[in-house]
Amino acid sequence: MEKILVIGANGQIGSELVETLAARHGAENVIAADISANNVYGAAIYEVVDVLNAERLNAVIDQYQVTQVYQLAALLSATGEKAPLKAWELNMDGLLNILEIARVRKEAGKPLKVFWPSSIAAFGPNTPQVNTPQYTVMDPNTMYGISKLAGERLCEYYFEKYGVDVRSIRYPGIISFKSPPGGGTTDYAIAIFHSALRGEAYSCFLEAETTLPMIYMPDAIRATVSLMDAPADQLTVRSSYNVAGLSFNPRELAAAIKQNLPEFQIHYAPDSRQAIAASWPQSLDDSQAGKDWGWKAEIGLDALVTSMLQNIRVTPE
Ligand code: AKB
Repeated sequence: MEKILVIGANGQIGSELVETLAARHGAENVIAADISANNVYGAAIYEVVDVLNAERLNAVIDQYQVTQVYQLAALLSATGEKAPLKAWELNMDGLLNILEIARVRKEAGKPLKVFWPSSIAAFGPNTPQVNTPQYTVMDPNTMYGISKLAGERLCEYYFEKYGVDVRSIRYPGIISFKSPPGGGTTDYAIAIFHSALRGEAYSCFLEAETTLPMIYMPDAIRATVSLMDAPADQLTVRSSYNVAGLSFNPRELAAAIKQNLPEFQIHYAPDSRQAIAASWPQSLDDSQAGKDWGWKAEIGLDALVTSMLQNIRVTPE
């Protein structure tokens, strides 16, 4: 039986992953952990854990005899540019703490399977932008992206050198309605729905034609658990898998929203996040994930927009 620890459980992915894992494995087998004492999403088991505190992390893993860890605590791209050293510390040391614990536990015969999220931010301005290959030039120029690329190398290193069963996905921008937008460059595609449902025009911080790879949360969660369920010997990538959902730009997203809410208006006021978005891929080749563990996206733009408009709880600006 698996005992699963989700670190960063109050974040965008964590909040939905805990629910899915609890439905699959039983709520008593899923430990939600976050740095805040506030059990925001009402997880059955909740622990306050700072991923930078290795001792506390180890104690919680021991206490529950954890067999799988999802390390999701991170600063995203836009927030990371405001606090680059903090982004490096949290994103790198958090991962290293987990990998080290997994290494030691493996040596002690108590293996820990690890999931860690990478991102399209690990690519950079010299990466081919269309149908970006699994293996290609990677020259990220944000602290977040640099930490993701370094993290990917660490994942592969711990797998090759110590046999740690670590698995990772390069997430595109994830669109979801449960948690508020959290400091990412792709988060315009969440904020836009909040404005639309408040009946307000949306001022977009990216240019109209800035196409980015995105994925709707149910697809992102399905990808995550499929990768974690896959037999270890089928996995050929231990850095991080390209996973595609769909690609669109702000103009196309606004048009799809307008089909449902004809009054909706968008205008464009690009800021520093435009340069970040311009350095990222527009679409991804995820055929390796398809071959190795059967990945295939299911949710397209119309279904995404309809679902977001139905489910989003409007937040005050
Ligand atoms: C961000 O925009 O920073 C994230 C990401 C693409 O990793 N959503």
